[in-house]
Amino acid sequence: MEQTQFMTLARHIIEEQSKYPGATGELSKLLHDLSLAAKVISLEVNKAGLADIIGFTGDNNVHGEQVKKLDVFAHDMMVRAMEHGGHLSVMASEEEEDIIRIPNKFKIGKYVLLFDPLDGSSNIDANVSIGTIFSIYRRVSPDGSHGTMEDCTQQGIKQVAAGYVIYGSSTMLVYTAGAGTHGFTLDPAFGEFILSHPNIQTPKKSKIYSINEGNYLYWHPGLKKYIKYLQDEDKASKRPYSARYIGSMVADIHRNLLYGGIFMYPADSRNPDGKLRLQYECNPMAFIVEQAGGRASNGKQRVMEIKPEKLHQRVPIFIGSEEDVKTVEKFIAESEVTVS
Ligand code: AHM
Ligand code: MG
Repeated sequence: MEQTQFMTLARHIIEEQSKYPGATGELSKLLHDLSLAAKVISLEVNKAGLADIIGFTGDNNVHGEQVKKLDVFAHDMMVRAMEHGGHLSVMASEEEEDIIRIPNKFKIGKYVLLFDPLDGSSNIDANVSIGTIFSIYRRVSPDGSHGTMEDCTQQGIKQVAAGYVIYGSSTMLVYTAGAGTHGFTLDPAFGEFILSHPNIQTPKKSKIYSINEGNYLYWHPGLKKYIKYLQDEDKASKRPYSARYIGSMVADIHRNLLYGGIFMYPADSRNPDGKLRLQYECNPMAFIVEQAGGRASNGKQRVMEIKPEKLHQRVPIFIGSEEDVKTVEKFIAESEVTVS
């Protein structure tokens, strides 16, 4: 086994960044600030089960302070941890309708941060894994001024880094800065993220599919055919596939990234744009999965090439093992020819 002990996230980021001529170290500092926010959110998530004992969320706690809902807490923590670093020009969060300006008292930087502070939050009370997703861009608005909506609606291919933190049986941070996808596990004793999954390579073909099959009735005919195909028997192509669906994107994609699999949140007749958000969920996951050798598409087009038209845009997504994503694209294209 490759020796990875004692490679902390902080050291890994600095070593990776030093390979880029002209790197100022700003991105390293920004990622370091993000990892601090992740540690605080992780602590809070781990005590979520105690909320009923120490006071319901929304109530006052024993100190007479208002106990925030966990997703609101995570949002506030991200903003507070990131606004004063001097690296950002603007932020946007799935939890806030408008872009988030950097207060005037702080230095304005050259990066843009988009995040989903706590994805899958409907799973919190059941003690199921949830996660934080982030995406970093270089600003396109002029330096020195406040960032703009244009900064927050860039194509995913412009991302300079992206990652997620999964609060599971242990807390992990997985990130890419365009040179592979790397996973770090939080050591609760040291409070450090330690490199545990260097250069993750996702299998090119899998045996697992992840989709909310309860929506079957509303699917595109091509998707119905594809799922039926996965359920048919064919030893050569390892069918039937197994289904695994947690309903927590970070957890579903994390498992598939490690073992191989295709995760889908398609458009359907009730939700013509799907459910998941392009900038906070789909683009960062697409960058991470592509850097691990996988593929991410909206069924017709590479997710990261879609030009966002608005901040909270939704898109259908098919993401994971390359061959599986290509196969579903084929089914969708073929059935479109038949329908028209
Ligand atoms: P959220 O941002 O409100 O938490 O919703 C996103 C979550 C994803 O984590 C998950 O993949 C999806 O919603 C599950 O949706 P559904 O319950 O429709 O299957
Ligand atoms: Mg979300």
